[in-house]
Amino acid sequence: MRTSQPQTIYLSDYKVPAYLVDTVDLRFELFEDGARVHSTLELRRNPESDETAAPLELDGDSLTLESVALNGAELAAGDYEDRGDQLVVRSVPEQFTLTVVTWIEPQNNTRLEGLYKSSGMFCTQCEAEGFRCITFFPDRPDVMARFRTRIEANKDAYPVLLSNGNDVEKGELENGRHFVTWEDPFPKPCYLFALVAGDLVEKRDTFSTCSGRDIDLRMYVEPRNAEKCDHAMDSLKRSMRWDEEVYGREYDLDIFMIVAVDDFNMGAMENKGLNIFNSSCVLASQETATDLAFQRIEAIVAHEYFHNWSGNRVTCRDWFQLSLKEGFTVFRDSQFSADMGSPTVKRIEDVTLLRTAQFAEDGGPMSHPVRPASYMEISNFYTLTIYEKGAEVVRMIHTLLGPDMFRKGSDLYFERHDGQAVTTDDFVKAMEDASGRDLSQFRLWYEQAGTPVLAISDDFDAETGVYRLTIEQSIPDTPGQTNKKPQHIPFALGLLGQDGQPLPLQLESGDSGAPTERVLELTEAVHTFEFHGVESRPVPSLLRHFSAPVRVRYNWTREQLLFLMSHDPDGFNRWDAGQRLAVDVIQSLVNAPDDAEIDPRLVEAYRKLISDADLDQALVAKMLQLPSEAYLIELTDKADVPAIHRAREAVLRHLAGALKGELLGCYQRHQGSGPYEVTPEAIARRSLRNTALAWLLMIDDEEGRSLAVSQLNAADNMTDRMGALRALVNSGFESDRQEALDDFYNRFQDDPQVVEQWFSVQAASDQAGQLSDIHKLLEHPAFDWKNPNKIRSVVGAFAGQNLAAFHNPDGSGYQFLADQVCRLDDSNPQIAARLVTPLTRWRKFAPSYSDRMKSALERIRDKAGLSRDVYEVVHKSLAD
Ligand code: 7MF
Ligand code: ZN
Repeated sequence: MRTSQPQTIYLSDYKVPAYLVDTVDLRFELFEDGARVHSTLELRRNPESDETAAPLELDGDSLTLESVALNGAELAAGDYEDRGDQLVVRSVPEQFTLTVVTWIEPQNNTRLEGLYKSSGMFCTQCEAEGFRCITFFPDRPDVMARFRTRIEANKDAYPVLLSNGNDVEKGELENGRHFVTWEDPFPKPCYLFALVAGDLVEKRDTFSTCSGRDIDLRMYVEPRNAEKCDHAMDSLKRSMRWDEEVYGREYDLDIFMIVAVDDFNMGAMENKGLNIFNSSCVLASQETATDLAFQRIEAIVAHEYFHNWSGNRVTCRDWFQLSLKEGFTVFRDSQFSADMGSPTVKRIEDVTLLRTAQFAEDGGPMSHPVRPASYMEISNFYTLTIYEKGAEVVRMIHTLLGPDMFRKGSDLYFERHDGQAVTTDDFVKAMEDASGRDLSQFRLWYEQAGTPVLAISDDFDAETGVYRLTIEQSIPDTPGQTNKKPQHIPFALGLLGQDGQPLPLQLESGDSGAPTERVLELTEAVHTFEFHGVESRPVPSLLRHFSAPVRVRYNWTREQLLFLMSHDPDGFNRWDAGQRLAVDVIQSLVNAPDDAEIDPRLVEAYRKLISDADLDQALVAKMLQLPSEAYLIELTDKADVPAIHRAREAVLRHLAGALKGELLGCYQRHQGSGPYEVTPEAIARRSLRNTALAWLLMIDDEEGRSLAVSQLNAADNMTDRMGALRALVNSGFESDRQEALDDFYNRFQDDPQVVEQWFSVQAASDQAGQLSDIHKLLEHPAFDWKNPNKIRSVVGAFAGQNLAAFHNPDGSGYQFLADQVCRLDDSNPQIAARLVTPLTRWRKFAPSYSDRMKSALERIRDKAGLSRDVYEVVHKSLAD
């Protein structure tokens, strides 16, 4: 626990390490009352460091030091200093062996950083700074060493003993114990270290690489999960093939292992050769996982696998460079998902997350650049900006260079930096060197925080046939950054003629072979582009595919949006036009009288969408999703959440009432037959049906109710079962709701991943998730304060998705969240700090709300012994 005010770490203070570690030899003695860790390091002074007389300083956290030896001789108490968070040895030779023995208590580790226990098994999480909770070590990613790990434990309780690399030795020990030794031939930073010990079943498969090597693929799960591994294993094989085909990257060890763990702070972790996953991000079966979960699992398995190159073979010099591996890897996994399904749908999903959550982060008190300049607690910087905006930045490089040059740049990057710990700048440099393009202005995307705004205006001169588009960029101030420079923005666009046909984009007159889509490059604060040979005022299709993570301001008329919704050849922009239209209609109803008219053109547009079987049904499924409350809030200056909630619901109810026949038709038409499949077509079909059902129950339609009840009872898969349950839970049919919830729980109570879904469908519901209901969920026997997934599925879902209840005008939602954050701060500060997020947005809301949010934050601030994690978030949120 913290005793003094947390320090800020600055990128500008970076220094190369004073000592390097060549090899690490670890021996773990695992017991029920703790673990003894023997660590032997081969160390030498770093020739590149100018600190020639520096003492040896090793990081540590919550360790009990038992002994220290230098070159085999035990050090006396005066020869070293144990400062708790550091072990300092003042005088050491040029090159030496240091042996440190520490005692730790994994069974009492509730922070889930370092070595801890989850459902009886030992497991680790070391990124970013968890290794220091295992032993004293230079815990920074630019210290890369070869690891050898021997694990000793009771054989009955822990028959499976795993670590990174290859198993090189195993044997029996006294007292029913055994050991296995693992050796990882690739030097790696300690954040990639992993250990697992437990009673797990093994699922095996093989993968034959492009060079003909056979890789042993192994999944380790608790016996009850043995039948939930197939999807992850298949996803892994697809990822391995894809990385060979698209990036020319082959797997490098002989074994690749995946372990599922129930208690995990994050989604998953790319430890070398031994990826560890949150159970909810890897286990799936038709009966227990929704389509969304299947898709998420495929993406996360791919993400972790892709880290083997973008992260492990080439890693980060320091944690300010986190987006080097995360932005690139998210870009890679999104390309992969696009290739496995519909690229347009994948783009819509990514942009929805970016515009809803990353834009909100970038406009709030925790706003930071893709490459931050400072931090207090690095775990607070695993953010949407690092991941999602970081991926957008890589995507823009891909757009500017084109796929072939981008691949050349990626090859050069991996070749040049294999085995190194490098910076985002090294990445950009490789892209520049391979392509010959100058990306110096582009680098501002890494340095400047804030979402650029593009203010766009246009005019058309019928006489000359010139259409003129003026684009002005500006970047809002963010904490610590003002007066920003213009950025290099790839801006894809097209123009549509009045008949809906794409027009050739003639930047000079007479350019008859001009393309119908271009990527303009914005570099100045203001640009004016002229398009020639235009016969009548065109409708612009702006920022196609969302070619840059920016806000577009343009005064679309509803006519233009309706036109784009049905004519834009870019599927993404067709969807976007629908979203903008719906936003406009909903916004015009906020604070309007109850009987205000809802634009009939919106109803007709949706009618067409629902009924037209020729359209791409996956795109239709996305277009039918109204903009979320979170997105509507993000677009609003001083949001009145209950008013936004009411306006959105009014539109939904109006649409459902007017389109009832079409919805019933859609539901029947997409019935589907034959076995369950997770294909894009089948997913779209289920999504459309379940949307239709949800809408019908929004108006308490009797026919909808009976369809939902029979779907719930007849479903052979979780997507349809959950679709029906959610529709009932969000309806006014109170007795059906309770019965459905009880039946569902009785059926699935032994499956934690399903119970998590059961919790969150209630916590996120404005019908079933009022504060009194939330308190009951927290008292439920299946709820567990030590399990991050359970906390997220109740507390996180309430504060993040049940916005009307969370923003109760009396402030009770805010006080509730403050209570839970304070309670979690001691046991799991990482989770506590993440839960605070909704409160940090207090400036977005109308004064009566923001005042109450602020006072909830102040209460957290005043808690005694606040963790560094929560301290940073709360203090930055309250600063002016
Ligand atoms: C897909 O990035 C996208 C993002 C850190 C933990 C996984 O591989 C990771 C780890 C956090 C937040 C999001 C993700 C991860 C982490 C993640 C997972 C899958 N290196 Br924190
Ligand atoms: Zn990652």
